[in-house]
Amino acid sequence: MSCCHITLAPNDEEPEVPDENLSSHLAELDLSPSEELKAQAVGTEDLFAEAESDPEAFWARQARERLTWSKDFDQTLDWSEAPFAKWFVGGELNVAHNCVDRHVEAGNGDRVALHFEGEGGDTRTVTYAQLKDDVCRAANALVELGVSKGDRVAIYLPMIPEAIATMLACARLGAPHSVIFGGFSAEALRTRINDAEARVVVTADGQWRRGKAAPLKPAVDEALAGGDTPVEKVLVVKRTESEVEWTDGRDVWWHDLVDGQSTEHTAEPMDAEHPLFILYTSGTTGKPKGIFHTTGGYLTQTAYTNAVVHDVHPETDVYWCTADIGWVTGHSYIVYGPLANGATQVLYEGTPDTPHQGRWWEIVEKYKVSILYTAPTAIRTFMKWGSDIPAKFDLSSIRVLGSVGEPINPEAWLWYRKNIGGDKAPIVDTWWQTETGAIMISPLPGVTTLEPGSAQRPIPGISAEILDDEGKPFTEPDKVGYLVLTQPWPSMLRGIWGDPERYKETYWSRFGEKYYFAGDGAKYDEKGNIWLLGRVDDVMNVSGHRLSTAEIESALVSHPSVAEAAVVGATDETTGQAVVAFVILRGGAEDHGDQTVQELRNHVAKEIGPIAKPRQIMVVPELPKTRSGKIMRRLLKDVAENREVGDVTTLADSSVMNLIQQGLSKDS
Ligand code: 6R9
Repeated sequence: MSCCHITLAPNDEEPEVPDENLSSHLAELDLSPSEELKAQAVGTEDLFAEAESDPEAFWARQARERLTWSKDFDQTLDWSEAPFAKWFVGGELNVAHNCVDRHVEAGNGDRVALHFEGEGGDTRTVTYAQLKDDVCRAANALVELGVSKGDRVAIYLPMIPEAIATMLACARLGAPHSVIFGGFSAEALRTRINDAEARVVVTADGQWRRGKAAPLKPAVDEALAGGDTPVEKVLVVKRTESEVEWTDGRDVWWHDLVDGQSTEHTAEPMDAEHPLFILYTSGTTGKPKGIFHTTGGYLTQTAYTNAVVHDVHPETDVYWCTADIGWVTGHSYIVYGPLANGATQVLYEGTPDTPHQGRWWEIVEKYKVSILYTAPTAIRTFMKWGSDIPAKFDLSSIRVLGSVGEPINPEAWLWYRKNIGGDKAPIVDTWWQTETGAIMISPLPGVTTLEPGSAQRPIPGISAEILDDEGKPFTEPDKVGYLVLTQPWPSMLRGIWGDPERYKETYWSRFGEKYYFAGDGAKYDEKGNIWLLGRVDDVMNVSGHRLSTAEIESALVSHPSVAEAAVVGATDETTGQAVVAFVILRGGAEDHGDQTVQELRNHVAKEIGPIAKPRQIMVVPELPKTRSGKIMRRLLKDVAENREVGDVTTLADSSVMNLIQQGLSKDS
């Protein structure tokens, strides 16, 4: 399987059974911060009080202390046109200047920015001075391709230093980028390029995946075929030396254009609210949403959270976030936050099991990684592979661990801490979203007594509540409700690209305009910790990647043999959730059993990307629907998870579920 932040191998082995009884084991653990962390951590208890007494003054201080402004702002927050926020009004800064130039100017040009590790073992060490030169060269090249402030640039690249240089070059020019995950298909690429009206695409011939060259440029060619495209130029990095088709006048090799550019480029200050990037994410309808973020607020909060939550000390730490840059985590916690802080980090191109299942731990040992930020789906896979694999490596450099993307179950949490964190590293379970831009709910390593499985409390500066069905906040433990955010925050999305109405409707209408509706279920425990319980809308979370049921359903019905489709996310031991589809074939279309199912699975992979490929497709005679025609996915989920089917009384035809189940038992 592959996902947006890491690619994992399918594996049928049974997970390791935790050797102790979980809850008694938990009770014995001391999960309060060590004295060492308390003394040295960046994030302190005082921040909570400071932020609470005057949140705007708190954020203004973070903005001024963490970033370099060309022009100071005169108003911290303008919320007069809520829910459209303006932060740091009147301020000007350049994001690329903040992420590279100023570190060089401060005398830290020789500090390593990136320890790049290619899948095949090729390495590159990029210092801040070199990164500044790379970014300037890329910026000059983009200018030569006709890019100017406000133009959009699509980026479809592997995890290589050029990807980071390109993102920062765009930021330098004020040309918002739209990074599209390298695992997405030509079709997904086309819709995203067209929605953002990108003028330039930056891609590579291919990327290394499990020892093989996986093509990238052919998908770009396919996405742009037909002529009706906003794209004028395609800039191509040579990574795998694969044969590629070439469109003269449109396609340009990176080494021909970028390498010879000047390393001088003056970064122009941008308004604090100038758009920095667009990133597409799944919503409840089939059409992906272009979430867009702006300059000052986004950089303030990513830098702040990377410092206080990951506890980054740029002079001494080696930080590694394993996300793909095509995911928001890669944007905020590989590119913008850590580079704004001047951190040294690892950038790894490949998969965790190439050439062997200890690859990550070998990298940790080699670079003495001290902070590791990854996703529960990866941790669960490593659990399956067995603790003897990390045990072969020296992981003693690790002092802080992080988790993001979905709830981390206590078993995985304990395994992570014990086998990767030497039984002592704190785990920060960080809840946030593409929309929030940066971490919102998380423990702080030097402050919080940890609670495995819970993201715990909003960080200083952030306020969250849990509401019941009527929109009333409550605090009683174990009651399930909806997570909302009650105050604007600097790195909040500024909208959905080209669709302000959808922004208001999706996030600010469910419980009125006072509350940002996150789409996640949540509850409190007796200690007041927040537990996130997964999506409440029609969005699935597969390996930490958001997929909409509607998007996959429309991919299925675009196949000539499918009349109707319903998709649900079923619990899956490794990927959190897995895609399970129910389809009705068209009259005349023959059911060739496995062959039909395979064809449909491949069709979804082609339309959306391998990540969306259903784990299972069941051909059914009918779908369960309410009288108003809404598919009752809840019932299908019962089937997909092998449970007794729940209440069917609101079905228009209550015999449908019997029909579906009879059909399925006949097949098996
Ligand atoms: C950063 C990122 C957002 C959705 C979010 C929630 C889930 C993320 C989580 C978590 C529980 C955590 N999620 N982190 N759930 N605990 N620590 O993942 O962004 O791809 O937009 O997904 O992921 O459901 O609403 P994005």
